[in-house]
Amino acid sequence: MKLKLAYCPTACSMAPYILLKEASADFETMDINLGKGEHLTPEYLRINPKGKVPALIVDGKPLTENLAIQLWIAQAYPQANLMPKDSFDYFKAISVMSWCGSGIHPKLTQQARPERYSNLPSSAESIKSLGSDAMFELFAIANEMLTDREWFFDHFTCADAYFCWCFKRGAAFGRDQSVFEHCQNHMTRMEQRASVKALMMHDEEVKIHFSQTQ
Ligand SMILES: N[C@@H](CCC(=O)N[C@@H](CS)C(=O)NCC(=O)O)C(=O)O
Repeated sequence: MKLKLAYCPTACSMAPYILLKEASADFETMDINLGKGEHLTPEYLRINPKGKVPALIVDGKPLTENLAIQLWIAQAYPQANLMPKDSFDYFKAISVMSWCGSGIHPKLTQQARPERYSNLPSSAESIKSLGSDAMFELFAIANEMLTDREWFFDHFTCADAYFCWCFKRGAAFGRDQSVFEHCQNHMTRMEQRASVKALMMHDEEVKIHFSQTQ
């Protein structure tokens, strides 16, 4: 099986990257520079007409949407145990993942791309600040979920990888997230995993490559 992950540094393609590493999958990345608009080229739009990363290309066939990609990885590599075994927890994990994608992620985009939310002059700061407040409300919920827990479920799952990206991306907007002690501890545990160490190395390498090809 040939796997290629459409990937951009700091973007949400980090989550499937972590999971592919957790699964010891043999894969390569197709590095897409969002800053240069490479997600909008005709070649990339043939892979994902929505013009987003991630996309996972499986034997030439593209799969899009983070939730679907992560569940595909979990199913393709059962030995990696990337979803809860208990059937109700399985659906609860999908619930957390879906919330990362449709609840938290839009609040991150609101801060990163305020111009997409209003074309009124001087509105950007207010849009970003509302996004940040909403993100904090969501992180407070996650903090509650992670109280006295190592992972969202009884072992590391896709939900941990997806939330880790959300919390990491949130931190990049500069507001002090240390109030979310359990999320912070979760992040520390994530950073100790070989998959996340490999991700951070790859992310840096791609950033350097992008800066050299500007
Ligand atoms: N619904 C998509 C959203 C993916 C998404 O928004 N990806 C961002 C990076 S984090 C992206 O490609 N943005 C490019 C753009 O919107 O121009 C998913 O869950 O995979």
